[in-house]
Amino acid sequence: MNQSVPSNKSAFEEAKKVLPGGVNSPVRAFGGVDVDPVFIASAQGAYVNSIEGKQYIDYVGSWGPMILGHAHPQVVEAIQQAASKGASFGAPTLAETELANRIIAAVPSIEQVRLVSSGTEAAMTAVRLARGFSGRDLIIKMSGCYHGHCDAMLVSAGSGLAEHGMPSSAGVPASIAEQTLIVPFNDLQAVRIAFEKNRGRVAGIIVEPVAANIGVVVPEEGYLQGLRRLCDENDAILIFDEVITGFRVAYGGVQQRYGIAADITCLGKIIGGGLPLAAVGGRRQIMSKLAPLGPVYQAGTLSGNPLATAAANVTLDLLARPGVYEKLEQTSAALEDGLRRSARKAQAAVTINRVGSLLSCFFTEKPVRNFADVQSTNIRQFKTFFSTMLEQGIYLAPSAYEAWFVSLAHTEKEIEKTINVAYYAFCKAQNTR
Ligand code: HOZ
Repeated sequence: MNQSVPSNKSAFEEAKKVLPGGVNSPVRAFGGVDVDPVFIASAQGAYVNSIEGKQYIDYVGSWGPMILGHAHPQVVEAIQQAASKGASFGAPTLAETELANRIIAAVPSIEQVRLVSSGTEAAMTAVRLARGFSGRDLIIKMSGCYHGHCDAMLVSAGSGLAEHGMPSSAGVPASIAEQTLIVPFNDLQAVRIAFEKNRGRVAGIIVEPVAANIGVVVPEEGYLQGLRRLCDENDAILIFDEVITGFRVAYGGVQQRYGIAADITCLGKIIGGGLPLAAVGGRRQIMSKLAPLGPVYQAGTLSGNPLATAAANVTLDLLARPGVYEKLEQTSAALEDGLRRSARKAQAAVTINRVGSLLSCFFTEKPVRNFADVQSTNIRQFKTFFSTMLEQGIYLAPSAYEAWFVSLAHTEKEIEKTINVAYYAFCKAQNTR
């Protein structure tokens, strides 16, 4: 190893001196798996390379955006060209309108779009819009769903909060948390009761229509339709947080795959092509409440940034080619089948949930249909599985509460290696008590 390059361990020690917890986002700290985080030097296609010179097959994909694989040549070129013309103007550009048109063409329930810089901003704006439009304050949220880190959404949230066992965050005033009503995912009766108890006071429901921040949890037959119906009956807004699922489970996201329309949609991750870009979109009547047309304020210096819109436009173009989602489905189904075979051979009790190229492998023999089910899975076995996979060159999300992301750069070769290593990792996990 090159002596001037630090190890992951020493890099983490240095980082901890100047960054809280050594990271800029808690999920990167590997807190739930008792391993030092891997510091990434570069990435290409389906692989990430550590500063120690080790190569890994990557199933994190920057937590979702890298559906084309890393450093796709056309995306790299688009970013380089945009950079040569200036990094940021804080003024309108043609590329923003182009991107809005692409998003509108992909998701029929979206008539207008506001571009922002992160999924958190998209969800925060969606909630404010629902409140501003309806003149009501309460929002129904599903436990374990994660909608970024704005105050109202840090109640019973998934992702890093689940991993660190934090039911909610300090610093959120009780008066704000009280405005968020929590119900279990996949439980329509609980939503019905929440509406009944708070008649005329609920602005809307926010949901990840395929939950993907507690691992992947699939909506049961009729669940999303039931949420749509309950919103209509109660004059409430249905917000789909498709930051993870948008352009992932289908080009038009869950709304295309399950044939259902939201009132407001949050998008992020994939639409930025790896750069900081997200969006909130919806019916014109709702979107026209946003400033400068309406009274709901939202703004951002870097919103619609030219580098990000360049990456976004080319990414969505590449995803719109015929056969793309069929290929993703094929690769992901092969991975699911192979993992099932490996688990069976190792006599490991696992439940695999998958929607398109989003997948989770839970250490339990029971079905996993909500946050409580995820919390009752065997986390110790997950830890052993995770660290064995990592040692053998497979980079998974370092938490039992996160999804696997398959990309278009994963080929038979990577899937086969993953399945073989998984057999060995399942065997080791089996021996963990
Ligand atoms: N939604 C991502 C994890 N579930 C966010 C990644 C992060 O928090 O850094």
